[in-house]
Amino acid sequence: MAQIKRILIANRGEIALRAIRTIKEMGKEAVAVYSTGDKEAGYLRFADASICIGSEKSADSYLSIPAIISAAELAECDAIFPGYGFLSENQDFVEICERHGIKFIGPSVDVMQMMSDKSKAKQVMAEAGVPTIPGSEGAVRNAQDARTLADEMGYPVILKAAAGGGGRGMRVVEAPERMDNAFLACESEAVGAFGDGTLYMEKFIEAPRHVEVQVMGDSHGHAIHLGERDCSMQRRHQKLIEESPAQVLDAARRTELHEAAVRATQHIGYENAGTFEFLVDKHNDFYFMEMNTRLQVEHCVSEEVSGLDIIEWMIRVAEGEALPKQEEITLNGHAIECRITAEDPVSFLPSPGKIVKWIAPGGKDVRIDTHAFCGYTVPTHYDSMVGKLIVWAPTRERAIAKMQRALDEFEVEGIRTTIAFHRKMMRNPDFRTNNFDTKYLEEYAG
Ligand code: MV4
Repeated sequence: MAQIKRILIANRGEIALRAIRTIKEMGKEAVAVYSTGDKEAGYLRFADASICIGSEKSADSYLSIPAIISAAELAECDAIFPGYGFLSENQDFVEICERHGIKFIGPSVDVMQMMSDKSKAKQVMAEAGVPTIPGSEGAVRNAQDARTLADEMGYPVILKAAAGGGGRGMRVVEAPERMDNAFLACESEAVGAFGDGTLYMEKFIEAPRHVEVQVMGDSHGHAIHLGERDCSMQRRHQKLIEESPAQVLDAARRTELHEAAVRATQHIGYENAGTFEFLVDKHNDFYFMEMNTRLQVEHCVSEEVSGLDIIEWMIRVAEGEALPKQEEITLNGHAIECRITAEDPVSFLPSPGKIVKWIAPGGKDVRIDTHAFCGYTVPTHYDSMVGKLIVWAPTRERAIAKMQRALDEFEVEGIRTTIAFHRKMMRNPDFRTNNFDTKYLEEYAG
């Protein structure tokens, strides 16, 4: 693939601005698209061109393949940057881009398809020598088979939709007499949500940590990792705080994890940026859970510890360039990201509206990725994230102190935000001593 000249950004919000910045720094042109609901987005004026692609309903704009392809053709873009969410993991979209001679800045349709079937993905990872959670080999056909297997494995077990992911379409089964109901409920939920009722089963791991590895592969068959992220501070499968490195892991275990992820990347011939998600149990054993074949919201903490611009490398890889060698990458210090959403900091109910005061923090190693500003109205139609506050420091303790200081400077009025939640969390003894798991916020009363 030749040099990319002009890139259409098939996304909105902070990630659209994040992409525009890198594209411009690389001397390339950025074409933004927007829905009528986003016409007052400030970042549109930083793009070389911006095109309205439809109504505020995502299905008519950011999820409309014809609208986005037409915009790319109209603006004569040679590549599309998908970001996260929307069409970023849509296999039809990738195929249509290629058919129109537009480079999709991401992995191939084949690996995307392989990883979208979570049961298949697990089998492929086991082949690559990556630890997987004990359970069914592939799909379980019916409740009887599930029951027989679970009786052998011991309870609790978890049923998961093969077409699910990110916490959708799962059922924990505590005892044999619950299997029939759980299986049928999970299956019909999966049919309803994904049009595919295929289920697989695993031993249920109680109170795990969520640790994921950022990987990149290039078109020369070379794969690297940019360290891992601990994303255990979640609520209803929404991540709130992410950090790198994951301090639950000792040096030896961390090396094993990185090596497993790179082996997996190489094994599937993965090109571009991706993430392997793992569960870490009480013994600090890690197990592959699923792969995300896109850039993630929390990529910034990996950028801060590695010094690499991941979007820059996504574009370079798409141009056929070789990635740096693993030995050339050093992971330094500790980075933390707090997701700032337009939500009530206690109930987490959405709080869209007009921002009438926005004083953002600054200082050394404080980064804010946001499209928000004073006077901006947070629309109701989209994700409630208004920005991410990221800090870097030599140690976790100092990163927490820096985050606390930065959050204390942050003043937003007109909408409610989760800033107050994060302020509290930075002072929380369990957070400070790293004593929490993915269940923490379900039991935490504030
Ligand atoms: C699990 C699990 C325990 N045991 N699988 C949730 C997201 C989806 N990717 C898989 N998830 C889980 N799978 C086994 N065998 C617990 C979860 C889980 C979870 C995982 C990561 C972060 C937060 C979570 C919250 C609830 C459940």
